[in-house]
Amino acid sequence: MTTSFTTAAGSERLELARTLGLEPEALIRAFRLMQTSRLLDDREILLQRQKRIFFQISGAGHEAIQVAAGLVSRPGHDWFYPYYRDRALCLTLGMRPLDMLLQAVGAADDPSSGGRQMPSHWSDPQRNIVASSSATGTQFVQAVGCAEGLRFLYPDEHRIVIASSGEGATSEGEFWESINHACLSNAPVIFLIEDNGYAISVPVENQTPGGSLSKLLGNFPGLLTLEVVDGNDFLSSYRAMRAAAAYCREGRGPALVHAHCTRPYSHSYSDDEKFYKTRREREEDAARDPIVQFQQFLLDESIIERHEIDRIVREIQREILEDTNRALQAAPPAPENALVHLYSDTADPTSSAFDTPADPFGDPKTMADLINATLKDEMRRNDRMLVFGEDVADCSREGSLTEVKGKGGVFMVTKGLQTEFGSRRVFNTPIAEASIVGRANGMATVGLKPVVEIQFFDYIWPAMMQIRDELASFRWRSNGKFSAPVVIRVPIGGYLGGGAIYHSQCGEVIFTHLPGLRVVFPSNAEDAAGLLRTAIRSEDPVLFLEHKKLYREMYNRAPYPGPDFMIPFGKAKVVKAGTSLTVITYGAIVQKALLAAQDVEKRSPGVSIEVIDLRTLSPYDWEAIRCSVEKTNRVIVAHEDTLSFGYGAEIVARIADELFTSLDAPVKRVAAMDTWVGYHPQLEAKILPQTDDLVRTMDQLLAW
Ligand SMILES: Cc1ncc(C[n+]2csc(CCOP(=O)(O)OP(=O)(O)O)c2C)c(N)n1
Ligand SMILES: [Mg+2]
Repeated sequence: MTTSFTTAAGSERLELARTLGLEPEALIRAFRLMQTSRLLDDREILLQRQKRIFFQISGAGHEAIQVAAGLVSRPGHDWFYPYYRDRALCLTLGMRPLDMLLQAVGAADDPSSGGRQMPSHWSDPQRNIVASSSATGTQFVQAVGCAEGLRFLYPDEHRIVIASSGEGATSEGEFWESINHACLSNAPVIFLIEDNGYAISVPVENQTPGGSLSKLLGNFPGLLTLEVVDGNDFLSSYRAMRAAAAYCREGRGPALVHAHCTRPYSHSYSDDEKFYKTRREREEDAARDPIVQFQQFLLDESIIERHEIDRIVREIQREILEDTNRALQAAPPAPENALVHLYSDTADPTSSAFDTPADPFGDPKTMADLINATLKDEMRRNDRMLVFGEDVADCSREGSLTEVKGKGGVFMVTKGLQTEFGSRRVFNTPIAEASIVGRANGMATVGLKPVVEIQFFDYIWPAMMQIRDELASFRWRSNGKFSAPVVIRVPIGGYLGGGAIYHSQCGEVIFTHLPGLRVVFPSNAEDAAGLLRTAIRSEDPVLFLEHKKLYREMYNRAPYPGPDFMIPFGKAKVVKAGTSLTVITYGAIVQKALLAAQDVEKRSPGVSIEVIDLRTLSPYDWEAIRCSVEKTNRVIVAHEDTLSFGYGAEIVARIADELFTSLDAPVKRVAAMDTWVGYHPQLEAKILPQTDDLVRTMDQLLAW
């Protein structure tokens, strides 16, 4: 059921304000905040016209609902995932106009991003305003994770999370995933939808069936659904926001506030709404202006005199002008800092701090076993570490565990984790990959250590936006103020026979292309244990790729190397030394390269082939490659992923660039054909690189 809040009639408004605890002073403060927001937008628009800033998007028409949202929340206690129109919300939470102007000019001292993000991409760690991206809708799943994280860490503090967007962004899948999950987990999130009737030029009836989001959402179990019929009316906005905050704070579940507001200034400075909005529509919107309405109410009720309003406006204008002058004089970001804050400044996973010796004990175990053992030891060590994903728990219905053995992942790599650490720390998720990564992001932002599983690499794509546009760029775009050190474990690869196109693909190169993300791909049990521990203890987001075929091989087993064994990132392993030819590879091809080398060496006396296992793909060990190529002067780069535009192309290009004079032969690549993996084993065998392909290429190169 949706509850609608309508605007109180003239005579009842003062009474309503009193009932809401809004004394004249609070009302005047709200007015000041709304005015500051609008006048700042006006100033920025002027600056854009003068070409002194490079982008402008305004919060005009949304000020009433945003100030209301800010006033019912507790800055520094609650958390916020605002969107680009939320200037008035952020001012209410305590951001200063100067902070905003510094972002508009792109100054080095822009506290939100150091000149890296467009204006209106708010971020303020002190006030728990989480750095936003430009992607519409991605913030919601993160907000749900954040709320779950806050409840985990501070169960008695009744913190809430406010996540907002326009009505257009609610068409994104992530919005629905987040509503779904917030209801499942009773997460204390207010979904604040500021509905101005348009998403750039697309009207709401083309975006939302029936034209009303709150009507659609009225039946989600646990979701308090409130509609503010006039979100430009401060009092009804405040009333709805107060009710929503109370509901979430009491732990009753999530709330949706659907506020109808206006957008008097076109979508952004680059848009002209006259192209698609009639004059009448524009006039009607103008007549509903939230600031004009609120000012009239204050005057009608003698809460303020006209001359006081004029004084307030003059005061704000003077302050904004002063701040503008300061911002215009601020230094720009130093270009030489372009790479700063891509990764953690405090924990370097390539350093010797992450190079700890093995202390092996017990019988040799498979890679699956050692990953499982490492996860368990890390969970014992760090009670903030959580594991979740599809089917990763032993049994969602805990009570059944007395009768059933438990699943623990489709490859049983997380088996026993839920049983040992409980369902608060190890749990199944809905089939919603964007949410798995997005929620992990929100949890990591507040200090948890999520180690999540994507069930198959082939299904990682719904999470791509969360990985690329959110997780990998988080630290950089917030200029080091925010980070989310999430580990994403992903079974990958083929050679199992019958896995076909949706259970066999590689594709790691798509992720090694992302700045800010570490990509790891172990080939054996011991490396998997050491690298996974490094991934978990590092402070960067890590994509940890586990080859399914290697999970239970006999040849790559090892005794458990102990609870503190770590292998640094970016350190390759020479798995076989040689002087005639180098094979640079990783994952399942390591063993194939060894077999191929054996074959070639048997037939060619005097030939010895060096095989290098990169182990981590980003960063990768250039020194190891360089040393080897300078020694052997012949090189093959081999991988299971497809050939063209592949991982090998990068390595080969760098060898051609930096080691040209060391080469006695062309650089060769061995990789999958440029197609999908087929179901029939014969098809798969042809498509994926085989030992024979390596043998052939080795012979060819040695004969050069
Ligand atoms: C994922 C994604 N797709 C498209 C865009 C481009 N874009 C930016 S704002 C916007 C419209 C958003 O409309 P709405 O959510 O109603 O917010 P409003 O601007 O009306 O306040 C679009 C399509 C984007 N930023 N992100
Ligand atoms: Mg809109």
